Amino acid sequence: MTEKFYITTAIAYPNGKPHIGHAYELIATDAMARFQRLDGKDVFFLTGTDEHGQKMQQTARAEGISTEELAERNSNEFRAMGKMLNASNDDFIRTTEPRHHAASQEIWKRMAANGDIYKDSYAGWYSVRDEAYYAEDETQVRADGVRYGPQGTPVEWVEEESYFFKLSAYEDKLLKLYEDQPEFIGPVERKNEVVSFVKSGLKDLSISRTTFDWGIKVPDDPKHVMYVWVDALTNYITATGYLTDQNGPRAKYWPADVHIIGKDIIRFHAVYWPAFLMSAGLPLPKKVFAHGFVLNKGEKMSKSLGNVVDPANLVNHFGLDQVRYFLLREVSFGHDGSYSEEAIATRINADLANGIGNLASRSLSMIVKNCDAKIPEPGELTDADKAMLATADAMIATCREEMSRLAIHKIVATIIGTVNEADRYFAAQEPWVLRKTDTARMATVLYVTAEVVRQIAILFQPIMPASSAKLLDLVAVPEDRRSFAFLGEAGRLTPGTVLDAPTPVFPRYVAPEPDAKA
Ligand code: ME8
Repeated sequence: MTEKFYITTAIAYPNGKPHIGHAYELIATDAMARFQRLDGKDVFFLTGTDEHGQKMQQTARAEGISTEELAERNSNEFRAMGKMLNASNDDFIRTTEPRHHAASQEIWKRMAANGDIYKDSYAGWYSVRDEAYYAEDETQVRADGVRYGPQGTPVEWVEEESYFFKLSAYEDKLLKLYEDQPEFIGPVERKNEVVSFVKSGLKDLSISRTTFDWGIKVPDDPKHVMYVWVDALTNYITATGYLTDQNGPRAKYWPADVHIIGKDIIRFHAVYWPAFLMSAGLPLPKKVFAHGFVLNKGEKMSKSLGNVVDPANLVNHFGLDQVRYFLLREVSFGHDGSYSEEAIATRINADLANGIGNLASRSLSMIVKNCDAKIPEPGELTDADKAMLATADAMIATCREEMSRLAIHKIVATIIGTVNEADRYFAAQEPWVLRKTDTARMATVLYVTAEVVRQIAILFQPIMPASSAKLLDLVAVPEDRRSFAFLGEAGRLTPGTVLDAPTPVFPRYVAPEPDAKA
């Protein structure tokens, strides 16, 4: 039976248009989903929008439109961003959908049936921007007289009747989980943060609100709507149908293999979510992994700094696969990273145009000109040829290993390492000299180089899907021989295969003239 693999992004608040941080998360998760699909797994990849909560209602009011309208408009923007980024998600969930209301009420009922929900009243600090409750000692009053929470967002005093979840009862169970499953939280910095938060003592969590109504109604008490994070986290299970139809076609995907999220929401995913699931008697996800923040030239994006970049502008300017490549190569997955136009341009030219693009076009155009436009028959392999092929053949094992740790930047580095080695091999073998002195030897060098290009292109598919497909077209690899099963000896190029003259896949980036830009 094919191994299943279920991967999710966080679901974004559609209170505004998507920004580069959202694009980054979707691109990285898409690359992981594509990797596992190409590696033969039965993948379910989910993304979507988190449409309830006070922030949505307040934003809609400020814009003078209904909350439904705001949610619909911006949810469509997120969906469109997914298309623009070539995201391969299998579903797009909106938390306002009936299927999600049903699943959220079901999980609530199960937690209640387990005796973990009680009614009381809440009095404490709340950040609408984070949709989070904070203890007083997590907040501070700054010089401007405003009280802020730990993420630097303003908090307000909330006092109302509320249902509570007995989170305090899960302290030991959670600590045991982190110990028994050391890989449950990644990277290790986030794990340490979560463990010390839980060790410092957990208070019961307010899980319903009565002072506004934009949310999912609490079963049997419609005056209350669920705290937005209770419903938001449940999206991951809604989409599988596991809670409502155990025999449905997607129920088999639960539990998730990994939730990919940003570092600011690790507490919700690594503390609240497993506690809710334990309470409801449901299996836990295998892993929660928090990526870092993408900064604009080292600065946090904010509307007040005016440096919020629309991902569509970046893609229109540099090209989609170029942006995908840059973000996955430049940012160490799990840590913060920075981008600037200069850094993107440098990577495009060094790694793509001068790197794989140049290697493919030089070697393949030599084949077209000197070998009758057919993949040549290799002669006996020298040690240099064997070493080159061994490097290419070894990539998949390294990439799988890195993927098991979600070190996607290291996968990209491994592939680029092979590109660089192939460049050195090609330069050292001088096939353009062999063309006059030893055409049989030239044929072998060109065969080896084209074979390395084939493997590089196969492995680059999760990172740059469209450009890799073009590279694979150039070496005439049939569509059904592009999965990882064909890496190494299993898929070696067949001599005699006819090639078309190569067209450039990665043009050099040339910055527009300053006045053309204005
Ligand atoms: O947190 N760089 O939604 P959201 C990288 N609805 N990632 C970033 C980022 C940046 N500059 N800014 C935000 C929410 N993100 C909740 C999630 S999940 C059940 C509910 C990431 O729209 C952020 O860390 O504020 C999160 O993973 C995702 O974008 C959505 O953020």
